[in-house]
Amino acid sequence: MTRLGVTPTMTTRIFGSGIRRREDPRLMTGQAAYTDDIKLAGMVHAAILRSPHAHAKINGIDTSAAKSAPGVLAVYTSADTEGVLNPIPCAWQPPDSDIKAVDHHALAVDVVRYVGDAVAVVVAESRYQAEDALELINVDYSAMPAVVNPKAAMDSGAPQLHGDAPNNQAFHWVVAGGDTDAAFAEAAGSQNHVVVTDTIIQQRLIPNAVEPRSAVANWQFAMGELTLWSTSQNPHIARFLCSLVTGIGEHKIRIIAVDVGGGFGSKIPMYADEMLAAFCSMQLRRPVKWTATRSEGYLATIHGRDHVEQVELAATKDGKITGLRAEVYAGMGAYLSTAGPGVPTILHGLMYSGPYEIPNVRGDIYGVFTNTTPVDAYRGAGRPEATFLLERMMDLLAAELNVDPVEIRRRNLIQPFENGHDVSTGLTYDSGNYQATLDLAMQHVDYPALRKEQEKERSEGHYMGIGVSTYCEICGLGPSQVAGAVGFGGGLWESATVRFYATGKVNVYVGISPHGQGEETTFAQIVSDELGVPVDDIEVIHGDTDITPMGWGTYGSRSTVVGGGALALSTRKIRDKGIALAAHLLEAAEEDIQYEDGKFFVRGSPDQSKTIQDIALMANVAWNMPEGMEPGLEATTFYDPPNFSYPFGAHVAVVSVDADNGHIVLLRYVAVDDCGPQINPVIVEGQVQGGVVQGAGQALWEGVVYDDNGQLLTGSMMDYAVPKAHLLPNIEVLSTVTPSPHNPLGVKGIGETGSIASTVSIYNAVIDALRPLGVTRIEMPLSPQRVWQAIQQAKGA
Ligand code: MCN
Repeated sequence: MTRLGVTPTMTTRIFGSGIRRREDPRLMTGQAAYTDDIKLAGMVHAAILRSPHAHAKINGIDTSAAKSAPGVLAVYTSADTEGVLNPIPCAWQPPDSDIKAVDHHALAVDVVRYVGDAVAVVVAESRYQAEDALELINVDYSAMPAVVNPKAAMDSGAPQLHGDAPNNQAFHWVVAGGDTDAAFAEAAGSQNHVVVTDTIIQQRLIPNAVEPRSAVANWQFAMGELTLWSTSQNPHIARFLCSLVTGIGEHKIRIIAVDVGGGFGSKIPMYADEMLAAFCSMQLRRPVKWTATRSEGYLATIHGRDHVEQVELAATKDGKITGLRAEVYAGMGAYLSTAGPGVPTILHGLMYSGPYEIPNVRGDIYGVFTNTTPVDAYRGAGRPEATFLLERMMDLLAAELNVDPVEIRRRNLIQPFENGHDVSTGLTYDSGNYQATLDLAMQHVDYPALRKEQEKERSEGHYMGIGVSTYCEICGLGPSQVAGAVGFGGGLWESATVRFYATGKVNVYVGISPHGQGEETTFAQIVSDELGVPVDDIEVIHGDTDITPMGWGTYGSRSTVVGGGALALSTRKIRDKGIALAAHLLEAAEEDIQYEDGKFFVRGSPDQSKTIQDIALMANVAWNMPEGMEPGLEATTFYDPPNFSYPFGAHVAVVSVDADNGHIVLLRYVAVDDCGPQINPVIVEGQVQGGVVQGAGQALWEGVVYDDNGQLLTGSMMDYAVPKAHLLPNIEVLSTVTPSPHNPLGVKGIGETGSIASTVSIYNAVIDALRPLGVTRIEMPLSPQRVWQAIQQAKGA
């Protein structure tokens, strides 16, 4: 079932071949068009006044000076938007969680709740004029106490953000399987069991896409139509939400996501800013552009992670896990972002069994309002946190029992399975061979030799550490029925149209909306492989709701599984029609027509054949069609997968730590991942590497810092440390191939695995390095200062 190897062998088939990304030439030569490149006749510019307070009452806003500033066309506050714009909805409300979906107005009404909350918007002839006029708006605030830590926010006496959310509790959601209380009671009363505990802080992160958010809104009043160019990962969802907020019919809204320079989840939500651009355009009947600066984005674009977790793991003394219990306080920020509540619940709690047999699991997840930027999906979204939690506890268990960390994992990994495996959280994994990825990783790094090297280094007074994580994750989001059942306010199917022209060239229209992942290449490979058309004859079109069929977006590593599934099925419809038309043209029975590599021929008579291009021509001109067959060669499929996909793998990090100054060097990183058959191994490798680097960022460098008053201290790239290339080793990417039985291509997602597995393997490596010094935990990011302090504390203890 599982094929092992260091990147799969290149094939002569285009599926599986590492052809170069077709989108790169335009991205690298400046030919790409981003939202901020859009220029329309008569276009004006919006700038948004943001609250400097984390929590304050607005006593009054004086806009008179700003209104008369040069070039200013209008200044709007909530007095203008109230009753015109509806609150921005939270579109993922987990069931049975007593969720408090508090109103989130595009412009703050009476109270501001985080530094960056939008208070007023200025529209002027130029961006400079709009920005200058912001300074002339006088807001009379009465500052109020703020709270930024999600656990502290639930303490009695904490400042309250919303009248209708007592104790700042946004929701309480429970995942439970087996009988966890009984498992822990048994462990407590038995000599043959151990319990390990930890408090884990998943620090808050800022997504850093290359392109900041931007919007251009054009209200065509005569038609009652709104066109919104927007840096969106999911233009069709944006259309849906825009309709709810503005009240314009969905059929009168066109969302266009031109080239989008990355998102990592941060361009999923509908934001106040985009809706304000639409509002201003409707008021002024002129096109309006708004583009965030980097530091504005740090305040007003969603953040990720932000958990405080208390975790217990029970196991027998021979290392078999019997139960896992977690209490999680997940910061939601000041309002519930579009998908925010789904992240620490469905995408996190349901993964508490990971790749292991854990019979008894319970997680109590509290979503908490704090006076901070709203939190939503950031690469991995919930699954890096779940993997961290499990893999940290595995290492603590190994240390407690004095068993090798790899061995402890082996004792608990789920055995290989090809078609469905139920875990205690209620999920059914599709297929997996977890041992195989761990074996390959161990073999590749020569684990016994690595441990020997570590011993030698230690004997010479050097602190080298080896960290391992084995993971599996839930992605390829569908099916829609499950989406509905878990409170997701939409579907999770995809659609794709394949359109052949008479000349044999092909346009592919897809609902997904890639923004860096490379589907213009891999989707062309799917079509080329299925239909034998050269890849250069295929163009993949996405990102415009007026042109492309419905799609639910590019996130949750779902585009290839679900969008690719729809596309594969469309190509197969084309092939079937081709067979019927070829049979007619070749005067043979359909059963006698064989199809291979773009050719239809009569079985046993290969010279009697038609190419797919011949068929495309004949179908399009329709001179000689079989009775009842429609003209044209085009197919659309709406595809809803029967299950999620569950990629998996094993990652190994090797670090050295300088105990004198706390400085960490990441010496080596090995990623073994299994995403099923790879359409393009070079793209897959790039995805893994990018994800690993982001995960390394969380372990070693990145972290949002708010002061106690809710001021963002890491408000620019000078203060927020994204990973830099020279700090990273070559990332060695290997893979195994275990097909998923649950989608037409057998593929699994790969876009997030790197960020899911890497943070904790690096963290585990650092703790492993410092074990001789007695260090057992350090808060992330593992800055030299923190590492040094932890060493001093351990020495003093
Ligand atoms: N692929 C493949 N074979 C497979 C699986 C995937 O060749 N078996 C290819 C795909 O066809 C695609 C790429 O790998 O070209 C990633 O595919 P997939 O795993 O389906 O993920 P999505 O396209 O749905 O992308 C979403 C995922 C997420 S959730 C985040 S966050 C993320 C990521 O992708 N954000 C990114 N990768 C990113 N890459 C870039 N450059 N920019 C981002 O913002």
